[in-house]
Amino acid sequence: MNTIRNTILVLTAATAIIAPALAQISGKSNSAQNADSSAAIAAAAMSEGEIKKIDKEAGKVTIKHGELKNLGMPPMTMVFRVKEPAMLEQVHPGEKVRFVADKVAGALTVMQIQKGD
Ligand SMILES: [Cu+2]
Repeated sequence: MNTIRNTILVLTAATAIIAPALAQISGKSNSAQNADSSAAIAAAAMSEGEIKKIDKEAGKVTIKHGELKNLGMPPMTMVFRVKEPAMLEQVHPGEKVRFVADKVAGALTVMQIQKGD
């Protein structure tokens, strides 16, 4: 009888450990509050811009951007590479966007992009 009880205890403990891990893997936050604050931090770190031109073959996008604080760059219109070609499917010329740019192997690259307000 003790063996059965021990087995149940072990299974219960395993579920308690595995369930939160699975929730993390699936990307579902167990706290809406956490999701809100991380979204706010992400929004603050993003720069504003407007898509001027997209070159899917070259994997490049021309953005008229505001100040890029992380790169110490003033507002201008310039060409960026994109981290993932799929990013160029998410936006279109004329659209306002929020994005994160960084230097990757010496090339200014859009790391993250989303439609602006
Ligand atoms: Cu620039």
